Amino acid sequence: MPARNDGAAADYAEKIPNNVSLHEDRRLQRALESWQPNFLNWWQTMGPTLPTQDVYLRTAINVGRDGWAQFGHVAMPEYRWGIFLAERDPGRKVGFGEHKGEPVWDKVPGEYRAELQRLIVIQGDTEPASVEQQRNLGATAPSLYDLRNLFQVNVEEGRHLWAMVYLLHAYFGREGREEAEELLHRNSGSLDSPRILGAFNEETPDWLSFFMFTYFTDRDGKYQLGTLKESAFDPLSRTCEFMLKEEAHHMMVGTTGVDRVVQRTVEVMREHDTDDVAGLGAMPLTTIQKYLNFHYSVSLDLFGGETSTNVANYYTAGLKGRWMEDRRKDDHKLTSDSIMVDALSEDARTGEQSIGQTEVSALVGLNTDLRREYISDCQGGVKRWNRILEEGGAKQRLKLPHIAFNRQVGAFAGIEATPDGETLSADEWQRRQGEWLPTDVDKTYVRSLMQPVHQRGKIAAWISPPRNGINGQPFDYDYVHLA
Ligand code: BYC
Repeated sequence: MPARNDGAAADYAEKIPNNVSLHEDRRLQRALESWQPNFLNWWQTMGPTLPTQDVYLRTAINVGRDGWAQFGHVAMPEYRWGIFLAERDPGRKVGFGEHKGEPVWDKVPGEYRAELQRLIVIQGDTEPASVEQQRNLGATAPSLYDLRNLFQVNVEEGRHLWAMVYLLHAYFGREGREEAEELLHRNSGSLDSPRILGAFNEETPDWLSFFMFTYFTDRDGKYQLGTLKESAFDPLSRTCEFMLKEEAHHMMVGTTGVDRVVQRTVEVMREHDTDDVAGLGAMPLTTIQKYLNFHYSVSLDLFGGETSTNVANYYTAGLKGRWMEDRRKDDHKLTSDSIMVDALSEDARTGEQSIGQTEVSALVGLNTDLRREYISDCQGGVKRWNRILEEGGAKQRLKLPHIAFNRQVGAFAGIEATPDGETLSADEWQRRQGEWLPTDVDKTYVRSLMQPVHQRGKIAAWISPPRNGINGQPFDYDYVHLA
């Protein structure tokens, strides 16, 4: 019999598909099996509302090189949410912080238990939150292709919740199990028990928001998972590595979703020789820019403060690394390095505040380091959308607003600034914010375009069809069978 590749073979036939040898740990298996009905109950009550018979979905089945997923029509409540960790590297060493060079950990060290649990809970909390935020979008999908992509994102966020719950159950005892329950009890936007991070309590009421969310907010997920993948706690690292595979599709949905909206807008602008496409069934560029401003700024908040002792401690302890840690050309300890971070400075004489930078120790500036990686990635989207505008003959361009614009967390939480970075008084902000953020009028117009197109091969007028279908299937494939 060939040697079993540690961790790589999946028990797909099990009640909870997994490659963590769940059957060898009856206690853990029972604990997860008792959480499973609560998860399913949450999915039924807080998950997608549009009734379907089945959906053409990708299901993770393995982690090896021979393909990790299979595609097929699945009734969503029967989706096989499984637990998959990337293959183990038996020689893996801690890559940064004070334990750099030591073997990675298979168990949670007592002294880091609270911090690790907190990171896993925060990560876990975002996953079901996004499903809750998107639950009503099926009713207004612009095509069956888009509907299928929405559900794909939703089931995979559900699986990412499973991934975090597995870690909580397997490594954090009773407290971990209690936290796993709480992940199903907090709800996006709830007044009594909201989701932990701000952006996950916002609404995703229309498809322009959905594409902006999957572009900007899912991209925060990519970067946070990228840093947790570096973790010295090996099960967390391997879990995040596997989640990142699924995350790539979510990025694609956002990037090409906005592409297609911009494409359609520029076509309508050209057809009618006007910039004013409101009333012509397309999304005005000014509205697209406002949605971009909103989703980008709330996503910047997700990186925490510009300076943070939490993040310094996480790094030093080896819990959370930097984006592409092994490509950084420094000592991976950072104890004597510094970084310039964005900050407010106050004129000693006049007391006037202005936006500037200040030098801090590299360790406390790590949230800024990650946010900057994220920002330069976001520029890539804007560049491609502007190329579409240019090729379509439009003179307008989209842009990312200034880092101080519309911030609720960090150095700029206490001030107001325009998208160009000029500071404003609170009164002026109140008066002018509708120039930069979606107003009720903008939202009402966007919603008026949200008429469902659930016929095979058809698409709504405000968005272009995609270039490619899913898994080699054509656009007019029967991606979803409605109930
Ligand atoms: N809203 O010291 P600071 C994803 C709190 S998305 C509300 O700067 P730290 C996904 C903070 O907790 C990725 N509160 O924070 C995407 C702290 O509270 P305490 C999710 C906030 O710890 C789409 C205080 O403010 N994963 O996967 O350095 C769909 C001071 O802040 C917020 C992670 O985030 C906020 N936005 O950094 C589906 C990774 N920000 O301790 C999924 C895990 C901060 O004073 N989390 N606060 O009570 C972390 O790494 C860090 O906790 C954070 C914050 C980056 C979030």
